[in-house]
Amino acid sequence: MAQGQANMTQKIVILTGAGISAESGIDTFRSAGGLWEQHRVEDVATPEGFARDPDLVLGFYDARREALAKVEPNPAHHALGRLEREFPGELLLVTQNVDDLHERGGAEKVLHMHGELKSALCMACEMRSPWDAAMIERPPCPVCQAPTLRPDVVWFGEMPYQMERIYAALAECDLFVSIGTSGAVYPAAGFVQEARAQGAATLELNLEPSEGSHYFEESRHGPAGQLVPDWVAEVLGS
Ligand code: BJW
Repeated sequence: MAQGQANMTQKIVILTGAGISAESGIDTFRSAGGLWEQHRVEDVATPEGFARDPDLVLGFYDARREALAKVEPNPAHHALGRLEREFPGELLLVTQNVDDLHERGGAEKVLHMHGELKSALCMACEMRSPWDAAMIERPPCPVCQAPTLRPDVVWFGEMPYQMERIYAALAECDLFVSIGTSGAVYPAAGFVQEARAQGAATLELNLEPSEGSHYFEESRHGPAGQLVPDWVAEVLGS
């Protein structure tokens, strides 16, 4: 994206994926050695897998929630926190990630479309509650007291959060930026085509070309910890 074009941008939608947290030490899903090589997707990321073996699924998410305490946001998270504070136009930061590294990197208005590790969803009363403990022992729901909590994450076959708001922002944005996502999972993988159809410029920042690279007008390849701070400096003109 040319410097002049960056300065004219008024409305930006950013989509992030597991790649932005990789340099913080959180495993991605589809890379060699990633989460889907360690676990079968059908077992740990579907409602059917949870119904079959809840202990396996609760243990999987308990371990990932616990691991969050040992990692820190990296320069890419901090750069997006800076962008949120300093960009004079409208910014919607949508993440597929369930970690809290964007928030800890200074971004306050993050839309977690696939839910959050630090949130619990009650299957009885359907309330979402902030949550920072293990679920394996079936603690009671803070709202209705039923022992029916599950991780507040979006599994395959479930509807991601706040889709209406995301599509409304995509329809209005003049720049869509995708960071650290493989483009393998819908509906997020379709956002680039949605934004392009509305006339937005599109930019991919990823370690390597993703499955959907050819949909982007511009792709930059390398680690998010370098690419994102550079791009943010461009947008902010510094
Ligand atoms: C770096 C880097 C560095 C590394 N710097 N980069 C057939 C066709 C189309 C769709 C479907 C279909 N059959 C079924 C579907 C729908 C299904 C789907 O997409 N399936 C596909 C497998 C085909 N989708 C769903 O079911 C979704 N719901 C749905 O569609 O509802 C209906 C609906 C209809 C219409 C509108 C709206 C809704 C739900 C999907 C839920 C996904 N859930 C998970 C688990 C969440 C909880 C958890 O974390 O455990 O979400 S799966 C997993 O994948 C997780 C992620 O958010 C998601 C995306 O992964 P991500 O972030 O892209 O990670 P990776 O590992 O794939 O990629 C990392 C990238 O980073 C790589 O490119 C690296 O190169 C790069 N990278 N290091 C920069 N340092």
